[in-house]
Amino acid sequence: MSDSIKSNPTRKTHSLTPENKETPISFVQTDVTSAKFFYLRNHFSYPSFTYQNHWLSISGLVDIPMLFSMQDIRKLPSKKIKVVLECAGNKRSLFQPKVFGEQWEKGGMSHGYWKGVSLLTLLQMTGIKKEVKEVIFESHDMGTQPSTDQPLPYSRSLPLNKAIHPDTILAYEYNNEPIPYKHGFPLRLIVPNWYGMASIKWLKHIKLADKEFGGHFQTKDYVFYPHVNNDNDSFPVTVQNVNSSIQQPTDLQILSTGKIQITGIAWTGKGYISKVEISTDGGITWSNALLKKKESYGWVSWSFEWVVWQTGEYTLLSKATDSHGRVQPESPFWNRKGYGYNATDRVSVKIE
Ligand SMILES: Nc1nc2c(c(=O)[nH]1)N[C@H]1C(S)=C(S)[C@@H](COP(=O)(O)O)O[C@H]1N2
Ligand SMILES: [Mo]
Repeated sequence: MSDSIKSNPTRKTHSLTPENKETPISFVQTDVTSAKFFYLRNHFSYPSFTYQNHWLSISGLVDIPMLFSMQDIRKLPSKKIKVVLECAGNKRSLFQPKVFGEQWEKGGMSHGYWKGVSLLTLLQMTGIKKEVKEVIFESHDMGTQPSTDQPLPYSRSLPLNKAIHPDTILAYEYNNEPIPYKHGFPLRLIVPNWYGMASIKWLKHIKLADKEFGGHFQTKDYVFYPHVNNDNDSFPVTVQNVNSSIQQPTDLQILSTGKIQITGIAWTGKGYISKVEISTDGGITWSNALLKKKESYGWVSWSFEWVVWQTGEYTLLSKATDSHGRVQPESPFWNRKGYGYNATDRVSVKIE
């Protein structure tokens, strides 16, 4: 195909205001997701604020409340980490029975390099009082939710131990460029291993507290509700489940006999991916896929060469295991808000 008529993938739109679009996950060929394909997950319309004088404040149970300019932050020691950001609602559309909410397919996730300063570095400057249990983050975007009548900013907390992990960073670059506006310019929190809701964009204010934060996005949303009609047995959404996705072939694709490359990605919120197994017979037999390289906070690409001479319909499955021995289940853990889908990935193909 001539380059001048090359076609490019696009993000799939779920809503425009707020803007929610997913990464064309089957067609991103690079390991790192370019900003133009990065999924967009917003609860509200985009905030408007002047970033020329953007300040980050840190207050609450600290020794010295402080204000940081972007210049202050950029002068501090930085680190760059490769992270898979995955929305807790990724693959929600696959739940049976169906659940309400953005019907994410497999592209509610992206992968790339975030650069910034450890939150710990700033907290060492302000001091952390010994009663502190949680660190609360507040952003510039705001709006109302069913349970709130006043507009409230998007706000969440982290337990102190996660907040002071050296890889919990305040990022100002994505893939060596300033963070794009829609992804949280000029400053966003990046919380590796946790679902995306924790990685707060357009960060404005940080507060240290001795109590559990009760905000909407902490105690109502981003909670697993296992039952249809009551809130019993609920627990918060935090660490990513072990997971994998088949990128190629795509579901219901028609293929010819011969050698077929099955390719995909696998990721986990605990340790690293130790194994990805593929089944081409609907889960009766499994073989190991070839992993590209070991990744901790990133996704690992994998491939499997399938040789098939018999025409017919086949169900292809992928199943990842992580270094903590967590394995993708055959069926997902159904919950009312549709979070954390991680059943073995499944694609049907027809060989002609
Ligand atoms: N301020 C703010 N931060 C936010 C959100 C938001 O709506 N507002 N959405 C969260 C959710 S649910 C996800 S999955 C990620 C999405 O980040 P992205 O839009 O850069 O892909 O941002 C998180 N941080
Ligand atoms: Mo999300």
